[in-house]
Amino acid sequence: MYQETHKIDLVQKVLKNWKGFFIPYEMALYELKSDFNIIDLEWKSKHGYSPIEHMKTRMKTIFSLVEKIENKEIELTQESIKQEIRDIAGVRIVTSFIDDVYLLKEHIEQREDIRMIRVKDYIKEPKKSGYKSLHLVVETQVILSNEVIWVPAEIQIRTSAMDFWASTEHKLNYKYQGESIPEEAQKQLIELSNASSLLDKEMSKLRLQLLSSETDSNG
Ligand code: 0O2
Repeated sequence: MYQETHKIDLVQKVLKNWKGFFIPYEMALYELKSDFNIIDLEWKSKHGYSPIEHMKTRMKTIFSLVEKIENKEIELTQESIKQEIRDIAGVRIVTSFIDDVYLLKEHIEQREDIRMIRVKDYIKEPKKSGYKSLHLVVETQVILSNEVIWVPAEIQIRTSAMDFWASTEHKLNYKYQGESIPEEAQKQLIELSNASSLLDKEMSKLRLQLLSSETDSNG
């Protein structure tokens, strides 16, 4: 009870005094959204195909931010939050195929207006829950009227199968808020996560087959 009241106090404090603090993060989301929309359009027009199936941006909610500050025992100052919390601005990109996840990562690494800060590959090493996704902590360039700033953001890239799994698991977790999901359901979720990997593998195989038959028929 004390914890909840304490969190609500912190949320109110941030809401009241910190409005300007979040502006650069919103700007970063505008930048990243436009970068990836341009890439999507370019790839579609050049190759008739884009690795981006769909994309979403989100600002971390104040409640989620305060929870993270508490869990990580971070001081409630703007300076320490700037240093320690890198996912206030978030972009999620969903691809059809697993190869496209890494194609996008390579693309991001080559851009001069985005700096790669950290890579967490939960596809190669899924979380205990079965969660799979590629998480990139980046800094994106934002050009202001008098200066250029670099703002941190988290880009999550995953296939449709991984995304379907993650959003379903998230809904279940929400349903069991405060308690953990029953053990049997946790096992089922891990099996379903494995099934989603199989689906991704088979889809990639099918894609390769189709691509090679296209090359054969073109001579
Ligand atoms: P929100 O605000 O609701 O989006 P770090 O940032 O590395 O210091 P953190 O936050 O633990 O520490 O990083 P992690 O685990 O790499 O990424 C957290 C985010 O990944 C979560 O956001 C989810 O979007 C996603 N995620 C991680 N694990 C799971 C999981 O088991 N299931 C699902 N469905 N999603 C997961 P938040 O924290 O919920 O913040």
